[in-house]
Amino acid sequence: MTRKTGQFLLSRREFAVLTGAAAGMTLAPGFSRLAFAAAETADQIVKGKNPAMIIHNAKLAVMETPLELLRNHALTPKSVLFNRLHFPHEGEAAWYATTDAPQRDWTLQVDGLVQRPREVKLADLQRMPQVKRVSVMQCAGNGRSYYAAKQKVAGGQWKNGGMGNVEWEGVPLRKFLDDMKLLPAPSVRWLTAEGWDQPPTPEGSDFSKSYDIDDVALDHAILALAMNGEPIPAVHGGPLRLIIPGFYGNMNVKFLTRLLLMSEQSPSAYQSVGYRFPNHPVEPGQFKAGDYTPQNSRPTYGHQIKSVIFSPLPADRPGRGPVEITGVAFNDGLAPITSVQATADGGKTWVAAEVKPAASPWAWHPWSARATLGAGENNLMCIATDALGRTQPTDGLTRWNPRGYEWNGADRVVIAA
Ligand SMILES: Nc1nc2c(c(=O)[nH]1)N[C@H]1C(S)=C(S)[C@@H](COP(=O)(O)O)O[C@H]1N2
Ligand SMILES: [Mo]
Repeated sequence: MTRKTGQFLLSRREFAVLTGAAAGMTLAPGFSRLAFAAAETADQIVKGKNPAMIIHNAKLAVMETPLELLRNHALTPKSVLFNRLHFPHEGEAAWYATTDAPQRDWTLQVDGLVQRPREVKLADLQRMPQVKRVSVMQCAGNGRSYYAAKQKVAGGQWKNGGMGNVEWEGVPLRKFLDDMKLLPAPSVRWLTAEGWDQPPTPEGSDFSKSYDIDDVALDHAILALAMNGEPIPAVHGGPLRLIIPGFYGNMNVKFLTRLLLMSEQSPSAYQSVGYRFPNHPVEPGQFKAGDYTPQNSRPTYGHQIKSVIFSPLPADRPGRGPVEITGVAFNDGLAPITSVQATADGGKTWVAAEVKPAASPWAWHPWSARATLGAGENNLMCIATDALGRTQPTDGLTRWNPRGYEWNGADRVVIAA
């Protein structure tokens, strides 16, 4: 008991030093760094990140934003924006620092089934007219941990902080493709975006994603060079990132190096089997993570409509009496959000929240609703609806899926008053 308490009293840094030292004695050289990394705080993994970020995977710099930090900003600053990378990057940590954009001679290759393939320099892109898009960036796995109430799903156990409201600026994609005069073949059906990052072994897939060339979402897509008014930090995909407003995080390819116009989708595992959602409801055990095919599933493209409670949170310890419930709501931007309903009594009585304007169709709307907290447990919930009648399931577990994507069940916060 005393020993356990003693361990808890160690700072994370001291704990890291201890585990690093211990690993150094028992493991081969080189492994000690990994063991060391396991106990690092966000700012030690990525320069400039808030040390209070929740670490899901230190080696891949996967980290989520506590809602206490997320709710303080209309636009999510780089210091608290969640992060997700797929490939370990030994020796590249400095490159991923949030404060520095990489100083390399970046080239975007544009090719595929085109008569005139191109190579475009970053400097050329910088000279082209730019547009701004505020858009929610959200990992498709955001909220994955809540599926555990049915059956736990492998992967980062994200709560609600795998998202942020971000301003991107860059070159409109469709205009860029037109201006390039690529002369694509009539058989072109898919646009594929490839990132610079590489899997650690040759058997691994590169990170690349494909989009239906006619998808209206591409009408608003940009080749982004700036995030929140400055060059995109390396860790968030700088110096060049494809931003498709309203699409889940994985569709927004970081470190963009290539655009391909093809008749088929990318064979990358991140397109063909990963980041997909089953076409029909599935039960645990009946459909497994290895069962995805292009026929029985679709990629996680646009955000499912979603709302999240930012306040009060249990740590705010609001007392009994009147309370203002606040939060955010967003969807894929294809239709306006028309209402957010909130309750403080587990759904017996609902109140219509005041939904404030969003910075763009793809940004989140702040909302607030008045309710009263009683003695004991108060079950807060919220549900958003849009002009297409799309709404959130009261029970998000009905959308359980083996990879735990697209959680959008009614958000729930329990407050003891
Ligand atoms: N090249 C590349 N792009 C990528 C990824 C990646 O690992 N490599 N991860 C994707 C995933 S799954 C998400 S959720 C977002 C995360 O963006 P962020 O780290 O800027 O928040 O980037 C996406 N784009
Ligand atoms: Mo993600």
